[in-house]
Amino acid sequence: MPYSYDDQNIFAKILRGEIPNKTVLETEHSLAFEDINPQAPQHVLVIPKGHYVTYDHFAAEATDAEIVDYTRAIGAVCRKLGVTLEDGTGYRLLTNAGPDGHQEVPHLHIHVFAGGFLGRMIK
Ligand code: DGP
Repeated sequence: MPYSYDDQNIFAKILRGEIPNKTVLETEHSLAFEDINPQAPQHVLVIPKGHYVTYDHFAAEATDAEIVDYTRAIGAVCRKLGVTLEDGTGYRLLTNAGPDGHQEVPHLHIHVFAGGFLGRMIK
């Protein structure tokens, strides 16, 4: 890969089972778990199991199978949380990348915020 991936980052440790997590959903290529510092009543992180730092890395280099799995896993999390339009509620997805995006953990993660009116909050 043309970028470096720090396999000591906290989500790599979660994927290896070295740190516990509250799993919401697991698929072949993706893991979703509760954020340790929730910024909304429901706050879940969805990560690919592959070693991608940002969304653009993932979009460029992941296999089609990984992309389909990850995309569907995020939707499945929303349904599992009961926050879809059909549930009469809703959610917000967000990913931070790099220093300007204030990315704290260098492993791609998409935040799922839900559980109440989110207003203009971005994170
Ligand atoms: P970001 O700023 O987008 O990189 O968000 C990183 C998120 O990761 C932040 O909302 C808190 C969460 N987080 C950090 N360490 C842990 C951890 O050990 N376990 C869990 N579940 N979440 C963590």
